[in-house]
Amino acid sequence: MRTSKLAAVLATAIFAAAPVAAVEIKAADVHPEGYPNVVAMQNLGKKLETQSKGKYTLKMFPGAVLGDEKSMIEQTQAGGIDILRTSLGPLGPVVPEVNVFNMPFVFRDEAHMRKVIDGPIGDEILAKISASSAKLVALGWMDGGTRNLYTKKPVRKPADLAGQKLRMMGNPLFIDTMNAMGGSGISMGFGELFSAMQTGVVDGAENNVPTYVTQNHFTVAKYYDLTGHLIIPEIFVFSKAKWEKLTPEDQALIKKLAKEAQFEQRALWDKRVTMDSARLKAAGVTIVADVDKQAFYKATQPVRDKYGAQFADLIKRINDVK
Ligand code: BDP
Repeated sequence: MRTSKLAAVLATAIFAAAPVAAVEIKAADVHPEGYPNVVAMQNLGKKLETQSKGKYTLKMFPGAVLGDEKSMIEQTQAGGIDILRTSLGPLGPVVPEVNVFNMPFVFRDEAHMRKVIDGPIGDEILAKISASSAKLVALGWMDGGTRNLYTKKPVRKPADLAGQKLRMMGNPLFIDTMNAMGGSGISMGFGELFSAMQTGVVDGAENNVPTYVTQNHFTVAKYYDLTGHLIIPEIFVFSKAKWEKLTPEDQALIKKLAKEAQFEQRALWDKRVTMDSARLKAAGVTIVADVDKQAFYKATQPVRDKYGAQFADLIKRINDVK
């Protein structure tokens, strides 16, 4: 065999044996390792790797290592992050259509919220995000439970919030909500909140049980006041620039796995809420259950009027979901 022919044969053999490098999907979340959303996304990645026969791997960047949520949304729009799990809260300023779910007391309870996101209205909002100029493809929902206030003294009615500064997510709608509830809303990144509460820059905040516990916020603000003012579903989105480079088959596979992730996260979420509620009890946190929710509902009517006017038909349809 002539040398050049031998070289060619060898090259072919080596080429055939060498595995094609997998495409790495970069995923991100503000929550740490072990949090339901993070676990569900990692499992989506594992399934994607198997079902694409190794074409894709998913690398998770948890715990806000890539920045706060606002910045991660921007990175996803720019294609620096491929898949992001985010609250709808900070997505509101980018895609105003999602604000319908960000309004105070828009859902009667969590069961109502789940029914809405699982049905045609949920699909419509996902489609609106994908069709908007935000350069994102909305893949599915995740559960964000119910957000309640946490404070250094008990809060039962709007007057109890007088003079108190409460951290809210970055969206003017939430500042209006807190101001209407009787306090003073301060917009601030999630990462700064613990020390802001410690030093008294803010007096408290609001979030669901798993976040309140995971971030150790309960060690500083020891009253968890069941206002239930926001039930905000969470979402996971893909960078449109990256999405458009995928084959239709791979897009369909990711969409299928996204649906599975939505329901897997929900089961993990329910377990986590039970576990973290027990932790709160054990830690001596006071759960303020005798909150005058009706008073907070009434106080926030102007917010629903201001932001809801453009969604009147949709809100009617949301109310009609039984
Ligand atoms: C948590 C959400 C997370 C938000 C955070 C916040 O899961 O996406 O970043 O609240 O309050 O419940 O900023």
